[in-house]
Amino acid sequence: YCLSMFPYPSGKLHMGHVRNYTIGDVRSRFKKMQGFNVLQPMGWDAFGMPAENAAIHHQVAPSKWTYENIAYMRKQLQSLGFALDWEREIATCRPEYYRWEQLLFTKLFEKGIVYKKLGTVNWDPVDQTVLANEQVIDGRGWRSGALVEKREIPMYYFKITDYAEQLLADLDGLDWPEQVKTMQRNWIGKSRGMTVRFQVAADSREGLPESHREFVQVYTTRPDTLMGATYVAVAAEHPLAAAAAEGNAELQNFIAECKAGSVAEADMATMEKKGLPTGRFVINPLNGERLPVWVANYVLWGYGDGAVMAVPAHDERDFEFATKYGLPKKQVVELIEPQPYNEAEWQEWYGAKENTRLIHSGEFDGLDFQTAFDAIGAKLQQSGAGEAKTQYRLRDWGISRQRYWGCPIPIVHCDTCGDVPVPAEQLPVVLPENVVPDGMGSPLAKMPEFYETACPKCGGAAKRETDTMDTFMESSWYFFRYMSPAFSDGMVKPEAAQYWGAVDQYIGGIEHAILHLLYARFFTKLMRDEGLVKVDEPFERLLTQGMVVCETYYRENADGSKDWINPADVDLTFDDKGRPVSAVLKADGLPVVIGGTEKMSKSKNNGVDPQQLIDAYGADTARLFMMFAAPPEQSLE
Ligand code: ANZ
Ligand code: ZN
Repeated sequence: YCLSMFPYPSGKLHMGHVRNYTIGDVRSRFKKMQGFNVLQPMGWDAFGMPAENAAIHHQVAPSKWTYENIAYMRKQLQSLGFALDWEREIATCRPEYYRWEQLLFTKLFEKGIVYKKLGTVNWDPVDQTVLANEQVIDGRGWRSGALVEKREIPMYYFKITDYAEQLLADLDGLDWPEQVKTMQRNWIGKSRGMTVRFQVAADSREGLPESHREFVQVYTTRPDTLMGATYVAVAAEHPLAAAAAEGNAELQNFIAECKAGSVAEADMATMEKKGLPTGRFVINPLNGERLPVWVANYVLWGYGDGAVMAVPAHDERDFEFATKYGLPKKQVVELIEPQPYNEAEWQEWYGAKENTRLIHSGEFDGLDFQTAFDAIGAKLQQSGAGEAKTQYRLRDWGISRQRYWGCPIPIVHCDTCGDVPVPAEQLPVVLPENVVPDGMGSPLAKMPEFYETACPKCGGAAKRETDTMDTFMESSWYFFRYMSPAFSDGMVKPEAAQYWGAVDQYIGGIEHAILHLLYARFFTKLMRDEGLVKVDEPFERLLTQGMVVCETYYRENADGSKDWINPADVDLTFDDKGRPVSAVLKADGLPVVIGGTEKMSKSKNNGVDPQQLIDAYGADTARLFMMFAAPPEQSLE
């Protein structure tokens, strides 16, 4: 089973596709010539935002746009002469496909693996949609460029965190590029640490809810540095922050400002640290010291306990914060070869955990990291002030999208029965296809003929969920669907699943190293636990082909947005060393900006149309060039 990542039907093939599918085809032919029965299928990752954007732009239904693109791109693929099994072609926007995804969803909803909760999400005010953290770049929406806001909305989540340990452990057995495995490990982000409870000082409890009256609980990977804590910092969403903000306008404003910011972790790490004191105090459980509690923007509400014990002498973020606000720094770890405390150079070794010993820590002085970790841990445990805890950075996967062109979430909201999954015999919940969205929120929410329904439980009037699923859902199991694409009794026919097992060789872009591959691995485990497949992992071997890159050109509009211009429409002038110095648009002879070499993409309009190559030189030449011009893993200009 040799599989290349299926394309999004964006309009026409680009060079990245040609490269991806040529590599897969070479591999398939090789295996075929060795006598194997080779499966090499093709299909379409057919739901997604571009279809909606095109729909708004051209006033044509996303379905029509999508099906026309599929027809055109299929012809292109066929003209390239790939040995694809077209009898197995699938398009994920077809009800015959997504009905099985809906069925799995309802089963997992009943099992509690899919659940609903209010989620703080990145809200793109222009695209009117929720963005995943990695779709937020420098605080802006990856597609629209709009400043992202935070919002609380009810969402459906997949409990991928239940599978964190398996997803981590099973990486070891995969024949994948080490780099991709490392990226997955970091994304899962296992950390071993402790929960530590700081008692709230008696004079600091006013207005605190019962649940947070006694203690501020923190998660730390460095309990050995507890004696060096000089303040405690809580997230803006923490109940202590809310209580302290009563009658404190400055703090209220600051909390509101924090809540509006991005929730992306990368941004958290790099943004300017800001905070305010709450006027409340807590007690260090180890030495009884009274520590001030601050609200700080670098503390995430969604990680650990939304609060940290701050150790400025040994943690970089705390150091920066303490320096800015004049908070004390107390060194409690030193290198065995002692070095004078030098604030300017502290980072080089103050976070160190090897060849170190504790100082200024009373009975724990002299201990190395692990011994101190265990000794302080034992002491905290004894007094009930803490316990060991393993924590993952991975969060549950929010799959709700407030968009039209996606798989409907098969839930009915009934005033009496609550959220009721649509029974199997009523599936699929079919997405109405001939709809032209206007760009303002989801059209489904404005279509009573879609959302008005009867409750499957009590028969009373009820409302269908109008959110659709993240399109990563469809690409999380398509490789199983290819095994029995017309099977009318479930996701995959058991005999076919048995015969093919897992994909032997998967080929695709490094840009999918984290999310797509992680979700596909997760889905495989979900399907295995549902008894649908026998394998633990979907892709035994992985080849991540390098990107196909090309120069970019653009003109900037008055509002700062950019119009990207295709290289084919540009005339260049070169200096005497052959480097491009200026570029003009062929059509009007006026200058355009040279934007640098980037991955060929629709959004940068820097694709070179493979059709030109095919028309001029033939498919074999195009394919040979793609294989010869750079090794498969490296980028190709
Ligand atoms: C005290 C300390 C001292 C820490 C020190 C580090 C170094 P990982 O390894 O990524 O899990 N932390 C805990 N909860 C947090 C939150 N909600 N928002 C921001 N930071 C948080 O990181 C664990 C460390 O991140 C914890 O260990 C805590 O700071 C911080 F020399 O505690 B540490
Ligand atoms: Zn009901």
